[in-house]
Amino acid sequence: MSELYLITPPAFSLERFSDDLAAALDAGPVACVQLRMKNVTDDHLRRVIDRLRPVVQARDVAFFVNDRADLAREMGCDGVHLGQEDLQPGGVAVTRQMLGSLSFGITCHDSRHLAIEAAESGADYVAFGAFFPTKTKEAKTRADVQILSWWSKMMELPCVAIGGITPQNSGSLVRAGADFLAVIGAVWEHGGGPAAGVQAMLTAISDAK
Ligand code: TZP
Ligand code: MG
Repeated sequence: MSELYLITPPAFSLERFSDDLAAALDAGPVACVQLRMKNVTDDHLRRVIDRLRPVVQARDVAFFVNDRADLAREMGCDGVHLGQEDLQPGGVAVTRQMLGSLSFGITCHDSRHLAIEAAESGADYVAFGAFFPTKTKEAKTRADVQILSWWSKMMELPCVAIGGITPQNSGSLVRAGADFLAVIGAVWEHGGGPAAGVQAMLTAISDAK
């Protein structure tokens, strides 16, 4: 059965978002929260991590930061999510060494080759996408659900599915063996608020046959 992996929305006001995040996490089991902020200063990112990390970790949920292995390590986060372009020169194996005990996941787009390379070099999960059209990010690639079934039959390492995932379209990803469904819009733009968004995703996951 897939678990839910929440990514923060592209923009938010910290005080309000901190409450929304707590409500989302209290709505049902979430495996991981990834803080994904682009084009902000280090000071701002530090303030956000300081505020959100305890909200997440106090609920026994893993707190990952996008892109910034240095800050994730310095500030007691559980892991970092990296794109292919965020790897150290030398690739995944050198990145793994640099991260020490920090967990890390890596975007592999729709590439079986990149995913195997990531697994062999010590990544903690691989992420495939985008599975569906998404307004949140201009996704470079479209992935097919078959990459999930291929991966989950062959590999133990967890895989994350991302991109345009909603309660309505998540069934095929769950059945194909996605270990985690990563969502932004489905939770933060849910008409009934983020707690309802989490509940709708969890219901869809458990109803997938
Ligand atoms: N990477 C590939 S698609 C995507 C990211 C960060 C956006 C996912 O957002 P949503 O709203 O769940 O489609
Ligand atoms: Mg990146």
